[in-house]
Formats: sequence, C-alpha cells, structure tokens
Amino acid sequence: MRIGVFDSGLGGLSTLLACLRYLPSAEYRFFGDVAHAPYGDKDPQVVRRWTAEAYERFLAAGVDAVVLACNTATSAAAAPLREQSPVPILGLEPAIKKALDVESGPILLLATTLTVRGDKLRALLQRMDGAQQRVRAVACPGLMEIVEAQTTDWRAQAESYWRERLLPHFVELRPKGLVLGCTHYCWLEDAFRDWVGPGCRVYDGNDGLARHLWRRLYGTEAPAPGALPQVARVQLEFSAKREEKTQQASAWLASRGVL
Ligand code: DGN
Repeated sequence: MRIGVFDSGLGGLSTLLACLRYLPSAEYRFFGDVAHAPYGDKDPQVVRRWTAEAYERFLAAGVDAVVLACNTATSAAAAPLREQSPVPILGLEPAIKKALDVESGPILLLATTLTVRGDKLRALLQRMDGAQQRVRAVACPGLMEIVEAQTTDWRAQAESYWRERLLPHFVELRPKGLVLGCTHYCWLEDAFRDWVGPGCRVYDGNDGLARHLWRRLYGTEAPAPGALPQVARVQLEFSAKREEKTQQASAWLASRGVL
C-alpha cells in the first residue's frame, strides 16, 4: 500500500503521524510544497493548481490514495480533484463537528485566511445545527510561518502570537473547544492545551482523516489505533530547500520516536 501525503510544508507531518498509527506498514510519500508556502494567503485558483500538480506527482508514483494533509488545499482543491480521480483523495476539514457534538458551549476555530474565507467552511457551518452561532472562526496569518521556520525561539514566538492576537478572542468568547484548523498548528497542540487551560478541549482533524483513510482503503471501520512504529517507510520530498526541510522533517518524526 502506497500513500501520498501532501502539504504546503511540514504541518502535514502531523497527519502522517496519525495515518501511521492505523497503517504502520504502508509506504508513504510525503511532499511539502515549500516553494509556494504559505498557501493561506494565496488565490484559491492558484492553490488548486499547485495541489493538482502534487496530486499528479503522486499518481505517477503509483499511490493507492492521496491525503491532502492541509486544510487550505482541501478547501481549495479537493472537490474538483475528486471528480475524476482513480484513487481516493482524503481531505482535512476543521474538526468542528466533533467539537460541537462533544461541547455545549462556544467553539473557537483557528485556521488560515483562505480556509476561514472559503466556501467549504461556510457550507460546513451551514450544514450543522447551531454552528453559525456557536463557532467563531479566526484567521491566523503568520502563525504557520512561525511553526514552519523552526527558529530556536519558535515556541516563544508562537506564545507571543497567542497572547497578542488570539487571547483577546479567547477571553471574549470563553470557548469550550478550540479547533486547530491548520495542520501546522497541530505541532503546537501541547502549548495550546497549556494556554487554554483545563476548561477548554483542543481538537484537530488528523485522527478522523486517518480513520476515514482506512475505511476508504478497506471498506471496514478502522480498528483502534496502535502505537507509532519505530521504523516507518517514509520518503520525504520538498519543492525547495530540500536538504534543510528533509532534516527538519526527520527531526520532527524522530521527536515522536519514528525513524
Ligand atoms: N498546513 C496547511 C493547512 O492545514 O491549512 C496550510 C499552511 C499554509 O500554507 N498556510
């Protein structure tokens, strides 16, 4: 089983980790389009073209499924790509439904500008009872770049971002759930848990996507996820800064015990 996993950068590695818990022995091709990142402030048509190029690259490599490990690319490109695809295309949506089902109070959603403004999110919110009243979507331009750059003080920079740009929303809304609607933010999940405290749970769509991937490939409900494998078959490719990004990605996977 060969699976292509795509993001504009390193964020999608968090999705790859979720997939590894369910499909530890699959062969993964991870492609990060860092030459064009960030996607979040680009024209959706352009993001659609770049996503289509990544998809073609995966098809040429003979993948059995394509995972769009990027909420922004999913919002802009999943629907048209699925129309004629010979393999399943799994996309990431902000985990709003899960948060609304579990929590009874307001929900704060953090995502890129393109995801927040996209028709896909609007349709998602319209489909769910009470979602438009309960969910506040906040665009976070610049946050993905902090995570992606991995400077020595990136966590401190992210904390300043939280205090200056997001804490005012948090204080005003008093949400019961915080939805991480960009795979880059998932690398700050522990930090977000600390910042929001015990009264607010943190959600993301990675586990749901991985379970969905299993269903599409095997036609059955996914079993309980296992531990991360210590050795995984992951080929890392990037559209720019190849050496630096491969090193960063390998270090991130190693930080979760995956070699
Ligand atoms: N990681 C991507 C997402 O989930 O939306 C987007 C990051 C970006 O390119 N802005």
